[in-house]
Amino acid sequence: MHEEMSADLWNSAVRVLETNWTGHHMVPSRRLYPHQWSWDAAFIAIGLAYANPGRAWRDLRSLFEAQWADGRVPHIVFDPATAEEDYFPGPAFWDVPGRGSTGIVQPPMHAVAAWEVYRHAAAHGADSALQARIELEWLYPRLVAQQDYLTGSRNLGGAGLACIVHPWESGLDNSPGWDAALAGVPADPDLLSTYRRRDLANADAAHRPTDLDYSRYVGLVLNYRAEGYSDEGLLSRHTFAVECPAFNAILGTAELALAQIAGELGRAAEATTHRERAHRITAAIAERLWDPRTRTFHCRDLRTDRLSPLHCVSGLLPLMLPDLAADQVEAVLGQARSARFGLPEQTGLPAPSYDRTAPEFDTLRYWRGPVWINVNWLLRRGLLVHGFRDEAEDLRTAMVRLVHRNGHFEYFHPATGEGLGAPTFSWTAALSLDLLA
Ligand code: 9YW
Repeated sequence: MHEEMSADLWNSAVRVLETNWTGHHMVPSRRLYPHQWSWDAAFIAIGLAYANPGRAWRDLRSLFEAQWADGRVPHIVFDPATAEEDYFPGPAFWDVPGRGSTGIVQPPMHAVAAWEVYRHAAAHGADSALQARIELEWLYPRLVAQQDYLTGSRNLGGAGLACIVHPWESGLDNSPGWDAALAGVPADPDLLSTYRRRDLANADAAHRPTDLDYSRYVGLVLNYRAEGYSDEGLLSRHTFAVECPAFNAILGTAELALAQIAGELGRAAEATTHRERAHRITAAIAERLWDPRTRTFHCRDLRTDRLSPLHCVSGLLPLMLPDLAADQVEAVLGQARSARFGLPEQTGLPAPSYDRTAPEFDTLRYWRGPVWINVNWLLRRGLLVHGFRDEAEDLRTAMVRLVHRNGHFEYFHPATGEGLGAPTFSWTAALSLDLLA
């Protein structure tokens, strides 16, 4: 990598993270997303580990201060200084007692993030190492409670995987992986006329989920909200319940990070338990989300007990799990290299969010085609876990080149690489720091 290019990219990434810091937490982007998002905070911490570990801890702390008593970590923590009209759906719509957050979750990337910040802390000096130890001690039981919620209350399928009850919980909002399951969710067009989509004031409608999607998203929240976001008997009274391979691959990876954290904190027996849990999650993913005909991982709709037939980038992410069987590893790698996802050796670009060869592939619409840095970062991690060093390095180079040429955008056009969505997006900047380090 060109030294000048690396320095440019490093400096611009640091500037983005400076701009998006509120003094208390990081926003994903100033205009489009004016609150704190859960899995964003984790990706952001991974980058801040190099530039400003104090802020990484502060950001994770402010997220976990909003953790619910049942262990769930909300997908958005609302900034009380931001007006209700600045984001839809805002705190009044979610109507959570205390109003500080939403009632749904996002993928549990935080244990991985905490471990990353911790293990880089000593490079910033003795005070930083000391602070890291204190923060890790504070976070550990909270991270465990987060996992317990997801594998307990959210084990709606009974096999030990976490079930998502809203597409927003996946972080891959309008992924085609949800299309079949969403078709069973009633869409009430009148519902939307009572609300105003703020996202359309700040972004191009052709990039965003459609109004039909939004009316279903809103209806699902209203249904979950009606019983105070209780998970008790949810499967029988909720119209969306899906096991996602990416969410669950992150869940398993989190157990492995917790094993490392527990080991560091001198809790050897707990470390063993976390490793066993990771093993069980891997086995459940391999059994329930693998389709032997397509030889890849898909989302399971718990309401119909069917796998989605579509190929989404989420299906590649179980590669992050070290215990994945060799034939499944090979098959996933085959998918990643194929015309569907074309690793950089074919296209020069990181993997798109959806199958390039599918009729629904959409170069602009959010999670239905564009390239996202966070999922490619996870895919690279999977390649490294299984020792595919050349592919991992090609993917790293492709990500760095893409962001350097186009800027720290939210997502990128999967054919031209043009930057799309928010132009100064925190996780793109933060993960660029990690990719350069
Ligand atoms: C929305 C903040 C969030 C991400 C999600 C992404 C998007 C919110 O932005 O959702 O209003 O569309 O899909 O993964 O956490 O960056």
